[in-house]
Amino acid sequence: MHVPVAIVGAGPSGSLLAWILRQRGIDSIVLESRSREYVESRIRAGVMEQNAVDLMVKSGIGDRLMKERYYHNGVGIGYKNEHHFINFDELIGIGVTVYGQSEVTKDLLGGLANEGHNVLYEAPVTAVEDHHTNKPKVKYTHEGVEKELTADFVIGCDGFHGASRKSIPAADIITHEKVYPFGWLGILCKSPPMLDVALFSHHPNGFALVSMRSDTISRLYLQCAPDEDASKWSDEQIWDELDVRVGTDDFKVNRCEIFEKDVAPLRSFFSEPMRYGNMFLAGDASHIVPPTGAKGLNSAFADISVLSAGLIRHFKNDDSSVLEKYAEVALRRNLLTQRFSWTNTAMYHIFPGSSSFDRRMQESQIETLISDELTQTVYAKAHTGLPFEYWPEL
Ligand code: RFL
Ligand code: PHB
Repeated sequence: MHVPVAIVGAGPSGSLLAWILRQRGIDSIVLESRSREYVESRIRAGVMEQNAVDLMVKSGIGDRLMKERYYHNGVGIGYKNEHHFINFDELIGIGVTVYGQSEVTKDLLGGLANEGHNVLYEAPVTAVEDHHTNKPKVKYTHEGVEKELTADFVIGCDGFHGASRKSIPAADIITHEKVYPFGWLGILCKSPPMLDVALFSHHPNGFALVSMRSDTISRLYLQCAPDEDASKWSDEQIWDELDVRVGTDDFKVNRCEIFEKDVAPLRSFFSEPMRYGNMFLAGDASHIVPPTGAKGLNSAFADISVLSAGLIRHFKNDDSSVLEKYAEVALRRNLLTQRFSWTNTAMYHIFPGSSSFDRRMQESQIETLISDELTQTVYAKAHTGLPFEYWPEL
């Protein structure tokens, strides 16, 4: 089989790319190692930048998103057991959207299924070969049978542990990594939003985040050890620790039923180049950020905006100029996003073994952020998102 575009992975990056290309009549196949139900129930991200929202709306898959999302005009910052509010809307005229990643993938995979698009689930890709030919090869397994196909372009959207990036010989790829000495213990619980906006809290015991998913479900996180066993935390311990880190004289967390506990280690990673022959990498396959900046899914969408614009021009206008620029444009934006995610993580978290000097510097940074309008404006711009340099013609 030969297809114009073979997409590895049906997470947010792969499903959005398949969806956009389909809207312009460009054929693709998506190969996904897990089941549709598994992909749709991955909890992960909650915050979308306005550009990411606009991309879904412009590509015709944003109706439910616009109906069900929460629009937040800013964020809260918890410090010394007081809450401070930074109003992005007032500072720069733009806010952020809260809409779960599981809802994003449900919309996209549901849309693809409704149109009968070729998404092969439980079809793990084992290798990508012949990158530098005009027929790169994808080897995969489906229903116990080893298969292969060729494509004009292979797009690696298979996340951090996927096969695409690993198919690049070590001599041809540079990787950069920072592993943090902590993780996030995340919970989902049966509560309406506990606050009007998401609250990021710096506390001597560690970082904590109060967020939300819907009118009936809240999402909260506690900084923990990177290898923490979530099941060792009783519900009561979690609520007690959250109250220590985010409580104020007037605010206590809503101690409700917890129905999910998970631990995510924190990591910054990126690889270059983002193109190898006729294989392109997008999203977590090429870069990972710690979730403190809420940038992972948004960076993935930024990559797909440029890549889909490039592929559409290539196939529809015989113009490869944007595709040729993809690796450079996507990496440039990603470096800025990496820097925001890293500095934000460093500002809010307690690093094991940090000195009193380190901690006073963190406090000074937070005090500047909650009091200085110029600092808040820079923060607002980074939080709400950098521009997407190219948009697909839809
Ligand atoms: P994904 O989501 O990892 O999807 C990759 C897909 O590829 C499949 N796959 C393969 N398929 C075929 N063959 C193989 N060999 C394969 N190997 C893997 C996988 O099964 C999967 O379906 O990557 P993608 O699409 O690039 O999307 C990236 C986002 O998922 C990620 O960046 C975000 O979740 C990060 N993130 C957040 N991002 C935001 O923009 N805003 C947030 O608020 C936010 N919060 C978060 C987050 C991530 C978190 N965790 C758990 C890491 C909060 C958390 C706690
Ligand atoms: C979430 O709601 O899951 C969430 C919010 C903000 C972040 C990360 C995750 O920075």
